[in-house]
Amino acid sequence: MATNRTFTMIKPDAVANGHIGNILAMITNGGFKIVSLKLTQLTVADAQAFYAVHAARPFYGELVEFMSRGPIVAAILEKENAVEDFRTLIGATNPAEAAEGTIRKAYATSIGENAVHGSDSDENAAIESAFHFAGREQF
Ligand code: IDP
Repeated sequence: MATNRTFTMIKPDAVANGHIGNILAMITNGGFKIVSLKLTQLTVADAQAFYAVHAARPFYGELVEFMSRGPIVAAILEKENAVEDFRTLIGATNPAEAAEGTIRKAYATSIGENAVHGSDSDENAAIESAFHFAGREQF
């Protein structure tokens, strides 16, 4: 079933580099409504759990270290066709391949430190939203 919500994180690189405001502006200018929002930090165990699907990948340790090293912004976004449209707005995983006008083209520095996360399916959007936000925090 298609939903109208997706989940995002502004990753530690983009928070540390001062891009929270500009990235939120790109998100809202892209037609997304912010329905949940917080500044938080993942523990190592949180990052391991969030990215458990990548546990067998060679970059997993690097990814967990990166994602837990500093604050992130977590958010739930609402828009028609949210998951697919948000993946378009963030651009390719590797910023060298990201299209002009995408968040990763503007703010990602490498394939690992790529500024933002976007859920890749409706099912994962729901799982990832519940990972970060209690029901009463989802407006
Ligand atoms: P996505 O975030 O565009 O969906 P995935 O393939 O699901 O990309 O990978 C999850 C995250 O893992 C990426 O956003 C990136 O931070 C990291 N990652 C992916 N591939 C590499 C790599 O080759 N080296 C280091 N980190 C990587």
